[in-house]
Amino acid sequence: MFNPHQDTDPDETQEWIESIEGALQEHGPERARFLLEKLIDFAERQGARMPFNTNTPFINTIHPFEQKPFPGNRAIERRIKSLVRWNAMAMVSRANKETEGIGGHISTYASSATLLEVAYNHFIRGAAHPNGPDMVFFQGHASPGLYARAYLEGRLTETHLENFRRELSKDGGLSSYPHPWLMPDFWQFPTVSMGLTSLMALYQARFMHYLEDRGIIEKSGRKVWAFLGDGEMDEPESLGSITLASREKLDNIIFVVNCNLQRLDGPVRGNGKIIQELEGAFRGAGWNVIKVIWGSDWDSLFEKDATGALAKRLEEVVDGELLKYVVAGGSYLREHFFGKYPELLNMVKDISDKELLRLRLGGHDPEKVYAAYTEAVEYKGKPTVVLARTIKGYGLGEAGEGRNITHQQKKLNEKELLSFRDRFNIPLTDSEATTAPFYKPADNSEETVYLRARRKELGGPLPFRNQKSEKLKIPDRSLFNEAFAGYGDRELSTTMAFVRQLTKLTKDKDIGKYIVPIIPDEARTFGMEALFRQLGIYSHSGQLYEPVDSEQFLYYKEAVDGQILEEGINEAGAMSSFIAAGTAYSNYGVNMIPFYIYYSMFGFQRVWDLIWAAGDMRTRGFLLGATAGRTTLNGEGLQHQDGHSHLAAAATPNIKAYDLAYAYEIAIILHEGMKEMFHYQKDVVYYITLENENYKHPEMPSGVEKDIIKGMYKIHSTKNPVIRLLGSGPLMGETLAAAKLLKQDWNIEPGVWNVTSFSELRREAEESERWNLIHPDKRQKKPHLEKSLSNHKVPTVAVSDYVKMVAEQISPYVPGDYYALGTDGFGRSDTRENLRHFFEVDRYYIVLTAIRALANAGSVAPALSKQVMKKYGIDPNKPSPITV
Ligand SMILES: Cc1ncc(C[n+]2csc(CCOP(=O)(O)OP(=O)(O)O)c2C)c(N)n1
Ligand SMILES: [Mg+2]
Repeated sequence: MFNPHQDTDPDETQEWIESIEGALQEHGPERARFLLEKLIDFAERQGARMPFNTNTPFINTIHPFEQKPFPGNRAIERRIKSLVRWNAMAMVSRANKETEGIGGHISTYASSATLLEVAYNHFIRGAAHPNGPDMVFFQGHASPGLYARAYLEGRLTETHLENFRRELSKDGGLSSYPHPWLMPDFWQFPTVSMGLTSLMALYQARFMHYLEDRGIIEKSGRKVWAFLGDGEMDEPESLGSITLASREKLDNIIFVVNCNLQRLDGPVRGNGKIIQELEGAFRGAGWNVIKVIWGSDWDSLFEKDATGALAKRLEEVVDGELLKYVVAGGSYLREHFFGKYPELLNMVKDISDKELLRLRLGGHDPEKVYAAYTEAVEYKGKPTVVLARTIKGYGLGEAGEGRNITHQQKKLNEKELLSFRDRFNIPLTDSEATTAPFYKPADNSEETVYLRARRKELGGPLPFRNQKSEKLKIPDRSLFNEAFAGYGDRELSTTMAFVRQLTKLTKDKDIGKYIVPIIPDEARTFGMEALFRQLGIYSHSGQLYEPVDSEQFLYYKEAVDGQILEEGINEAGAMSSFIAAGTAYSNYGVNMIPFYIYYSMFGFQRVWDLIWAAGDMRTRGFLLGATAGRTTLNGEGLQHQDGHSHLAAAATPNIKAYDLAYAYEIAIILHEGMKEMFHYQKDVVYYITLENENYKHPEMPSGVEKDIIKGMYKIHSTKNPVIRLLGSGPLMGETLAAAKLLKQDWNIEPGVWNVTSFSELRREAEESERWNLIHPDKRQKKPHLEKSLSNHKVPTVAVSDYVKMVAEQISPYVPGDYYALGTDGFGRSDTRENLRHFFEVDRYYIVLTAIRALANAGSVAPALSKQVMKKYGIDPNKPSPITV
């Protein structure tokens, strides 16, 4: 059988190798590559099937002869790095000695120190850089190293470091990980929910192109750096959008993957090679991949590798073995790695065991890292990933270097502290070192002067988050007069009503161009396709084809300066675009107004983690959950019908969530949101659910604007109410119908309210309650909820198209008995009428609940319920929607 690896004619093989060698020597690698590609191309055309291979050998991508020389002062930079290492370790170790279990990480920064220091000293631009700052996503649990450096730079004090992970201490502390919410002038991007970094960074880079292509910012050569862990790359989101970067030619993104081959529990790929696997994935996705595996110490070994035995051996070993070499010592390495082939043993015969173990790896060698970053920042037309081999817990020795426990190593004992001190030459005596003091060289020391000068030249300190931006001039409410007037007999959905108002906003002369409509392949579902033509769909390469609907007025128009971000079926990507647009105020000083409209069920349920990160990042914008409502979206069934996103929204601290019934409510909330976020610059997100049921939209009653914003307003009042009905969103119609039935069939006239936001009502009530609790001697506050309902202790029945807990949120604050109807259970496909009956939220169930409430209150006879059921055909044997 044909064996592709068997050499049937070694002499002929040698001739070919010599030819290529000649080409390499005479004309260089470019020519050699050209010739090889030509040969492969020729062979393929003649029918020779070439194996597909996205991998290169397990060696550095950049050869020593093409390496850009290192311009820094190696000795000083090493001393600075050692001090950062020491302080980072001391910070975590001391915190854990003082407060057992407070946590923190030593070993991750220990592995990434060189990767970060080279970037700090030579590459990453700060806020004051004349061409604008870079954006940096740091590996979240490397935060101790970043704090330690900020301490050396004089940005943080010893007290800050002492209070690492003690944010509530009165002198101020440091957050565990990068959280802009907690340290808004320091951290830019939250990175600890693994997988989100890659996505968010890619979409930040893409959004930079968007702003440039639309002429909103100048082209400036800014970069987005994302430092990632190799274990983290297993998150599907990490690799999920990498083709976006090559497709969009994002040469403004640089990924640096810290390949220490370990994650929390053990090896990332014990039985394989994570670096090779990632290389394959990224090259296959069209990235420029730079492997930095071996340090300069290995260069001479590769030079001596005339037979290719070293390269062969490197291909053979799996990561599990490579890790064993780190831990088991030099003689083990000699025996098990080099010992496999005599020529390899011979190669290292003059190197001692100790030196063998110290053969530095690529990610710990500033010269190799510098060369890689230089190529990365200069590379044009493609994104770059640097895959850097490091050792987890580097320098910790027996305290955890390369050990499987290293991720969880939180403190060092006295002996370990002393050996760490020796390893990195920290100028501390034994008795000093054993207390792990923070060490900061004098202001005029060589180290301090150097590191400050480097950062000054690059534009200032890192990390840094800008909090300043220009506020926008929000148009007057009259822009929405159409919605305030109502639509008469015309029936339309809230989605349509929203799209009409969005269209008006995009035409506004002051803010129109800052609006960023974001949509994951659902524009036609929501009736937004007219915007394609009006605003254009953003495409970095324009439109290279004639669209199939080019004859039509509303054709599918892609354009370099298109305004819409049409993200395809990619809610996570669309959400990342929302984050990029909604943080433009900080990253570019420009308030962009994102409107991310999506299929409600695929919002919170699918990307809540990103929404949470958006909250942490102080993102501003509108999330619009369209086709929402468990019974309002009817035909689509169980996996489509959202009846619970309002619970998630209520639990996200800076989200203001609204479930709206009428066009004028949408107008009021949009206007309020724009003012709050883009004029007053508050870091909140507005979440609005929209539906696809067509019905009439009345004129706005007078004087309800403020109440709509606060969460409820009165629709119908009676003199002596015996019961109240609260309707919400799409079930307002059923609520009004129930009120009619109560009057007409049972002679009971309820007061009726429209709840626009249960969560806003609850928040305000909770805040008032809290204030009253701690101010017992002051005049007690009354929340809006109580004010609008008055104090009558009559029963209240509330209904929404969401699970009962959404309406139940306000139960503790409603005077009198409270009954909530909702749509708990799995959805299914049927007519709206049948679904509402099935979920027991239709007009008849509202009436039945109201009668029951009155019976419980002693106002009507309990037997009346039976009559109600009979009259409306409510079957007592109907199964419960929660259990079927
Ligand atoms: C989504 C998610 N799952 C789990 C964790 C917990 N966690 C934090 S660090 C870590 C290991 C990280 O390994 P790696 O990415 O290789 O980084 P390293 O520390 O090795 O540089 C884990 C599992 C997390 N932060 N996020
Ligand atoms: Mg790792």
